[in-house]
Amino acid sequence: MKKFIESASSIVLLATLVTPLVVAGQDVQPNFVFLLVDDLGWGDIGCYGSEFYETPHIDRLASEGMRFGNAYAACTVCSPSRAAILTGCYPARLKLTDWITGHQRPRAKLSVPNWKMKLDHERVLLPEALKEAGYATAFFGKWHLMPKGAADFDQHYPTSHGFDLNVGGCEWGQPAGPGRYFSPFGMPNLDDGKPGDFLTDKLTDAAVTFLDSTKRGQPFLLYFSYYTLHGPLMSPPELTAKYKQKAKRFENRKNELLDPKRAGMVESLDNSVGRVLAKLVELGIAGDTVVILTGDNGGNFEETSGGLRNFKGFSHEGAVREPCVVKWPGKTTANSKCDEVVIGTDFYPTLLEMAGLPQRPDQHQDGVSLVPLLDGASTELNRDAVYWHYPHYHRTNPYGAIREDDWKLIEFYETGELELYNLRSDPSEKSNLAQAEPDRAQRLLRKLRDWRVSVDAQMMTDNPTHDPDHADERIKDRRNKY
Ligand SMILES: [Ca+2]
Repeated sequence: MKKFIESASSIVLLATLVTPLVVAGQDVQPNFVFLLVDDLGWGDIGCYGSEFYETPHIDRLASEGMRFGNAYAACTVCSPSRAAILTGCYPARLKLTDWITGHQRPRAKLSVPNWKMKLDHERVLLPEALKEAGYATAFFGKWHLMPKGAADFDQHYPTSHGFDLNVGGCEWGQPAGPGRYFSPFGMPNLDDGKPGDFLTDKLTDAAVTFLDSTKRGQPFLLYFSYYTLHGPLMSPPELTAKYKQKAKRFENRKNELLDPKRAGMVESLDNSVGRVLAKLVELGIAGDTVVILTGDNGGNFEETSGGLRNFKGFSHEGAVREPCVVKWPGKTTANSKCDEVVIGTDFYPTLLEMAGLPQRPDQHQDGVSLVPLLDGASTELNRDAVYWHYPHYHRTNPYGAIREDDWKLIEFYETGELELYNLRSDPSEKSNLAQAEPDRAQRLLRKLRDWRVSVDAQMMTDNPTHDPDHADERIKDRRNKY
């Protein structure tokens, strides 16, 4: 990061030379590299405790920046969590509350509300706000925010939502081409490469090419949304072989998932991060570039949750607590850790503030800038709770949740059943205190319900075709949604 510009004359001089970079009286506007990993478990990264998986580049990034201990995804599944990052709004407020296209249980006790399968164009998304301010914006990887089958389907690619460039982004929630993670990818907006090419490497090639093409003097947002670690589990053969061998002699002290293919996927992710970071150094812009790495929801196995309870699609911590690493050169203290509760909606206002741009509270309605945490001005945010609303069936039954300080209350919509946990003393959510602390449970429940009203959350309704004997039957939800 360049030094603060102190004198008026130097502001004028520098503004003349590199106008787009400088907001008067502010630091140089940083570039942003936002690395969003799919289905990233709390236990998947070395610096978050994994002993089986190897992530030296991500660990080094963390050692140079700040590591969050209570960072959350805004939803237990993909699309809503991604929408929350891009809009700064809770999925409940967006009415985009399930993965696209979700599924239905026509005989379940409750009916799912008529939720949205797209982002509203009326909203100014994070990339649009940065683009308005002169940033170059590029998207790589998994998008999963398009209304399958709807008439306006093709108006919802990343390039219709603020990105100048889109490589690989489409309606897919996972690699769906003939070779899946291997060429031929059969993926819209990505060339097929040559036999043996691996998707993570291929997308990294494109991201590095984009970095090479960036112009000095114009800041950029590189939004790399990895398809990995979503299934199907596929890994470069040499990495699979490496972890097959490692698993044979591994003392599995933390009950990790010793799947050689998943471990290979994690290493290829880490190699990708390493290549992007090395390119920033090579181009001489590492000191002007903020790097953020986090995930969209938990891993797909309980053994990837690092001791937290459950995993993707559930209502407990393993589903939504995410690794989150932020390196803001010249601002974050190296190897620092922050345990304040943060959530996906916070990135939008954070990046605006880092860029010296005004906050847009009419847009990122549920986000709080993390800048005071990152630059060391404070250890606390001015916010008293975070919330989840999932009016859908998945591995979990439909639920809502609130976390206030160390306490988390979960309300299950079918039965009204409550679960109350103290996450400081009981991070694995083993001991439900709802009966032991009824006053606290009721107070948090009122607060959760008030919040739902405040964001106009769509609620479930009694299902007239409920059949207890067939309540778990599933069909894919292919309805068009507007
Ligand atoms: Ca996901």
